[in-house]
Amino acid sequence: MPVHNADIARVFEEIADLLELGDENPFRVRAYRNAARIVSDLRLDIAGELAQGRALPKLPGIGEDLSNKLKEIAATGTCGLLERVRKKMPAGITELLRIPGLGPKRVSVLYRELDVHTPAQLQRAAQDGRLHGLAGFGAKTEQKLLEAAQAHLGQAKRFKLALAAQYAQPLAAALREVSGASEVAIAGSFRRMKETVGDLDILVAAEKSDAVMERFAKYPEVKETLAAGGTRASVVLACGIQVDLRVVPKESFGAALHYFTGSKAHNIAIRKLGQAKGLKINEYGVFRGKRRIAGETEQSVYDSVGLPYIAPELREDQGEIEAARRGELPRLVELADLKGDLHAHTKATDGRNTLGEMAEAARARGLGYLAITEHSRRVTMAHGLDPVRLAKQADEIERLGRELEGIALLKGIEVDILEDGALDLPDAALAKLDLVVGAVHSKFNLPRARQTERILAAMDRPCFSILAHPSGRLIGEREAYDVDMLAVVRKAKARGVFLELNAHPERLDLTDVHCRMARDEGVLVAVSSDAHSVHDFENLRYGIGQARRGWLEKKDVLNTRPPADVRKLLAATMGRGKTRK
Ligand code: DGT
Ligand code: CA
Ligand code: CA
Repeated sequence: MPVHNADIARVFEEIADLLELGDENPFRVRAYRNAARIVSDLRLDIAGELAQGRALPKLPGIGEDLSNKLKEIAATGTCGLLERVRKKMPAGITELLRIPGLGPKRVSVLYRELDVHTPAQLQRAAQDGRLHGLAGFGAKTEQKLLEAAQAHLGQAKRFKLALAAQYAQPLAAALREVSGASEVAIAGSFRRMKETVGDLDILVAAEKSDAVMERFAKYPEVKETLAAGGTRASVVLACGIQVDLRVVPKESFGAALHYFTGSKAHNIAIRKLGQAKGLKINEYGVFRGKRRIAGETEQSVYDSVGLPYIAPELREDQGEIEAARRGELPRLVELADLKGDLHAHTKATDGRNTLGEMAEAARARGLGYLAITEHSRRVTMAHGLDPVRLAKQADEIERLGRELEGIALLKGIEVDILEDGALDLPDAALAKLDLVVGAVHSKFNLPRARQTERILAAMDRPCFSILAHPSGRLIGEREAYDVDMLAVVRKAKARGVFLELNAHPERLDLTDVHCRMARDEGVLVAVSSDAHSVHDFENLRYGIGQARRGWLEKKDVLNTRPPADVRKLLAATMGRGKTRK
């Protein structure tokens, strides 16, 4: 069975968790976490490369010992160390770490003092009032953990889009190889570019379904078959994701693709429009009485109800049908529209590639400018920059920028927004830069009014260009902080500054709803990779997906503009050039 990078990363992550719970040396723990991150970000099929006898590139922070473990996992899916450390801890205890509010310290207290090692046990202990009084647990913590445990237990597992893609694309590719399969599409929420998917829905057009069904059933990653029939099947892959397959004849493909792309609410609305015209619309086609009048393409389905084609990312029944009817659908931004990237890190802080490597990778992607925005000193974990190191890096960026052709380098910073709304570096240091990206990385739990004031105050500083990941959520891990987003958007408008859509697959923040809010209020959105390595420019694809879900057009996105225009707009946010609106 093929071992994906995500599988290898998971093994390293679990080792790190277990070592940490066992109170191991923090450096050792960090080495495994680092390895997990590197592997999961690497867009190179490690197991595949090794299987073909090719050597891996040198990976930062992965020495001989880790590299041997990497090979062991790539070959076997697990490693001896994991099995050993697992034996020392109750099975499944690492799941507790996924519960918001629980870190290794608290989990080991829970385990040692109460023998709590599953979310269900945590829920029970909190209900019984057994948590408060333990070291580090108050009554408030107990209540919060109870809610968190309940949410965790009630939550069906969803997969982040970029992770789902790692499993979906090879599977779709395998089905494309089957002779007689004329079309293969990954439909459902995946095609609508939702930030997470519950399951994968794959659709194949083929006159005879047998060969497709057989290839699907025998796909090496299938762990369990839930249902299998002549033209449909459902399986669970080894990674835990469920896949539903449908095989349809070519003349139904468009209707089926429309149906299985969803959303359900959009389908129902379209079907109603059909009914009003005396048409029946289902996954087999569009019918007037018994006669099929459309269904080979999605376009033909929309034609039949008198609408223009609606992009999958809009199909949520959130006004897209009305907009289509009025001829006011947005012309959605596309990946190719992006001219540059305004948020990236290098080795100077927690990135993994040098300035030169990042610049060349961005240029190779066709980007015309790249802003380097390291963390500021407050983020000690990432070795954030102080004014001296910032100035030194700015010199390097200047120098390299002059040498390189085809890409402009912008000097920036991802400066921390402190609790009172001050920025983590003095204005004089910031003023020498091309842009300032401000970010909240601490104090996520302030009450709404204070959190909002804090962010608005930061946006009022003389040098402030872009508010990074405005809601602060980590998908599936950390809720957004409580903030009045409309006030933030309006402040951005008033100050002439911008909001980021951070394209990191764990963030995708702004959310779709807030993208629309920004657009409605006339605030430009920067779709930024937050790249920490040369591979991370791939994030932009998912950022664009989210921007499209948020109805953004090319003109709504800051970094679709050519370098000179962006420089001018950014200069204004730095108190230079034309005064702001
Ligand atoms: P997910 O998997 O939870 O991320 O979301 P979806 O949208 O992929 O939902 P899923 O997998 O349950 O179904 C795929 C599509 O099939 C869905 O988007 C619309 C269509 N569909 C499913 N059930 C119904 C239904 O009862 N009525 C209609 N009209 N469409 C349905
Ligand atoms: Ca689905
Ligand atoms: Ca499904």
